Amino acid sequence: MKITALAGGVGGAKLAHGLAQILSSNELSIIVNTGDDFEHYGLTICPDLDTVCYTLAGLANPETGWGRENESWRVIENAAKLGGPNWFRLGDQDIATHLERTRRLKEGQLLSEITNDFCKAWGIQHTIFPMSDSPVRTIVTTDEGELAFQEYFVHRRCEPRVKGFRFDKIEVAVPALGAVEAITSSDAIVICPSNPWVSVDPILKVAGVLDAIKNKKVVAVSPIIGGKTVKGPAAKMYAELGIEPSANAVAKHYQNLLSGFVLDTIDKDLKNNINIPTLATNTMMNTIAERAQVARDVLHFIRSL
Ligand code: FO1
Repeated sequence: MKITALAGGVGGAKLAHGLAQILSSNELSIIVNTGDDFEHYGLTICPDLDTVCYTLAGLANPETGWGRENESWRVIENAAKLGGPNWFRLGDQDIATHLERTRRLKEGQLLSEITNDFCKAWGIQHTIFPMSDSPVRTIVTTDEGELAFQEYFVHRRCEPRVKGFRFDKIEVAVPALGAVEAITSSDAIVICPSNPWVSVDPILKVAGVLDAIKNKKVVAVSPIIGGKTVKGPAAKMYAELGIEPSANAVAKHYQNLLSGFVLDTIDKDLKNNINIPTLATNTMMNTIAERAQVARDVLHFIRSL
């Protein structure tokens, strides 16, 4: 069965990793959000893309989920001693990724080709696409005005009250070369457990993506478990947007797209409120084996639809 997975950061990367343990490189492609990319120290940082790549390569930091394992912080600490910003923790090994990516982007190479080459260098067999080769930037509208996503999320720790999001330059963004073809040739689309409003919506808003997935089987996995997000301060964001933080709200958000929905066993009672086929399973994915198990459950569920 051929699958295209749509993924944001840490939660999305875990399920993508699970799927990659089961499906061959011909059977799985992953399209990743680039709305939370930004420029920092003159470097182009692609947090979600790197999180997915490092996770599939087995290089991710197991504590944070983002960045590299066995990381050192000499560059950022020395930059901070000189007065540079250190609110966004760039590790020494991670910086190498940003340096080389930025060098190649400045030469005019596409983010998708650079990512493809990096994946090969890291021994990743599956194709990982950035959602677009042109920059899209998630902007958070807050009570303090507009803030770039990482400024709001990491620097300000989601403190300003959020009113909404916009995705700058999404109207002119074309999908990365091969991404729509991956969707078209897939039997089903898996929306990984990433934030629907900030991490998945930008992917769906890139021209051609929604049209390509419309007639496919689409299954989403809830990133909200027991009313809480597994990671990060997103619960506050949901409350301010007037969204009840529940698997229900996620199912409702995607309702016109979905053929099926997956939520955690803890939320199994919510199944009755969701009017599409729904699977309840353990979706925490604390271990590598659990990631594969959730992927197996999702694939089995898709076959049953
Ligand atoms: N998240 C943080 O909360 N603090 C950081 O200092 C931080 C650094 C960082 C460096 C590289 C990278 O790829 C990701 C990093 N993240 C950090 C995660 C990231 O900002 C967010 O989790 C995602 O953008 C949301 O999906």
